[in-house]
Amino acid sequence: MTDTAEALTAPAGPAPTWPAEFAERYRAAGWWRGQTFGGMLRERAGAHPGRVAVVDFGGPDGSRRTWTYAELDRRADALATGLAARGIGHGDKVVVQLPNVGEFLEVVFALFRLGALPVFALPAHRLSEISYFCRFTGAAAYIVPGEHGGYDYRALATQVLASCPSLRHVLVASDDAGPFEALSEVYARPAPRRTGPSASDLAFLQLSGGSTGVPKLIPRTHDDYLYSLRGSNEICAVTEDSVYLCVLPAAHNFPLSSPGSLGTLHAGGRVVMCPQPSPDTAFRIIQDEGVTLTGLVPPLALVWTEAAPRTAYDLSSLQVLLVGGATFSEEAARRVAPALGCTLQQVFGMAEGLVNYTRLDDDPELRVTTQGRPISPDDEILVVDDEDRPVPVGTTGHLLTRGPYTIRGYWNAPEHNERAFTEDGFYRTGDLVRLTPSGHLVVEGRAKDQINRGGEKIAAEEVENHLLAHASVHDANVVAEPDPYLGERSCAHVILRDGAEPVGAMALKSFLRGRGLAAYKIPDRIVFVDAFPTTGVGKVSKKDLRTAAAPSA
Ligand code: OOB
Repeated sequence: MTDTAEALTAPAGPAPTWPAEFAERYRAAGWWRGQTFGGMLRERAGAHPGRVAVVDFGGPDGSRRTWTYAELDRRADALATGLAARGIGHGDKVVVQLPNVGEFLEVVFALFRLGALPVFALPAHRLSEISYFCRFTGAAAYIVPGEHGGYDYRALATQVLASCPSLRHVLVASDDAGPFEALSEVYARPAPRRTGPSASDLAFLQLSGGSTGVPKLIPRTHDDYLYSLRGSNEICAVTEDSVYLCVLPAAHNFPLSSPGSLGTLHAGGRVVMCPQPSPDTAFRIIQDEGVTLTGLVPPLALVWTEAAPRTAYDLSSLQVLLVGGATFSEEAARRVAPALGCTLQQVFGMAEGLVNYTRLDDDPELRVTTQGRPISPDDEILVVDDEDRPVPVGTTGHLLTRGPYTIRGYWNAPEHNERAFTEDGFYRTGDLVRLTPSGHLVVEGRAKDQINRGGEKIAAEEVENHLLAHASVHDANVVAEPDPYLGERSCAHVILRDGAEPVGAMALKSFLRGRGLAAYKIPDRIVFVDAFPTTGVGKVSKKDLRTAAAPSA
């Protein structure tokens, strides 16, 4: 048995890890340095106690609040102590569903210090997703805002609690915690802790965009994630003078680590939490806070590019705009720098690991026509055909990757891991790419059964399963169709059951909402058909369905 095969079946825990020879190599190269997130914050707080680490607009009536490094460090400790007093400790899972507020970082660092694992949910997730995360991870606690974006998370928590026996605590980041405990009650006088996690331990579980019936969880370690932050900071020139505006949902891998809020804190810079992404709000904050960099998905980058030339706000502090998460057209990419007066940096990353950036000193053409190259010299990139044979440079193929911050397997998913990873540990990204002679990657498409709705990933199978639960639905297939703003939107093709109660598109959509599915996963369009197109061997041809879904005009 090879090292890799051993690693994939290792009984050490539910997460396959790097074989020893790779771990040794990554340590020897200096990528893994034995640092933990808790240690990192302590170090920064020691070096710059009085510098402002975090700014948000989560005070009464959206008022501004700030945290110095010393305050963030102390409050994370105080929260860790209070959580420990409630029995939350090393290895416990805590589903964190917080919007862009300072408490998000306090909670995350408190859990890091305890060695408890945040499970990063998005504010858009609803009962279906959250109860799955809680049940699948056996979560001990669930942390929510009170109300956010007009939605009451306390009501959601009541439903989640009823279906998740492992949940011992629901904590609400609001003065009005309803039937639950307010997070603000948990902070306690910091007590010395005898043990903490080690750098090779898991730090958190991140969510995969996925292409399967249920979302997959991505186990990331302190060592590997901290390396991706240091690498990102170097490539994006993040220093203690940087001011990062966190516009996208804070828990997503892109705004978390590319270089994101955690990268910025690692550099000793300042993180500004943006309450909402509209140019009106964000441009004012860029001006008032002297924001130097931020990251956006393509649809938002388009909106900002259009709004910038007409704005009265001064955007001159903005040096770098990162754009990634979904395909950004070359034409749109060309418009960014002139409109916003900053450098465009494309980023093609994935929560499973690999992140590619165009470099600030790349040839300007490469910056608009490619999605960058990997962070690490130890990121291994293979572009292969359908039989896993390497294709020549310049030819489109499947992207496989392996490296010092790319996982070797999803958490507790041995069967799926057999398909999603090669025998020697390469992750099958499901992306179709082409390598340029300069070593840059161009994303040409996708082989995975997923819809990328402006950066929000939808696993077709997950939505299909929900549709199939309707008594009148005989079969369903969900595919992407082009959308001028989002890039892609979702279209469900549905065959109704013979003789069943007729049901319309509106009713099916509200059925899906009623099942507690996040709004972005509800199909944008539902079409009723008598049969699906099939391939030569009789399988449903999603390729033909996609063409069928394309608007005829
Ligand atoms: C980021 O992470 P995820 O995990 O939500 O999604 C990863 C997938 C990739 O496999 C690819 O299909 C797509 O999103 N993607 C892009 C892209 N960046 C990501 N497709 C085309 N062009 C791009 N520039 O989306 C993510 C994680 C870290 C940094 C940035 C994005």
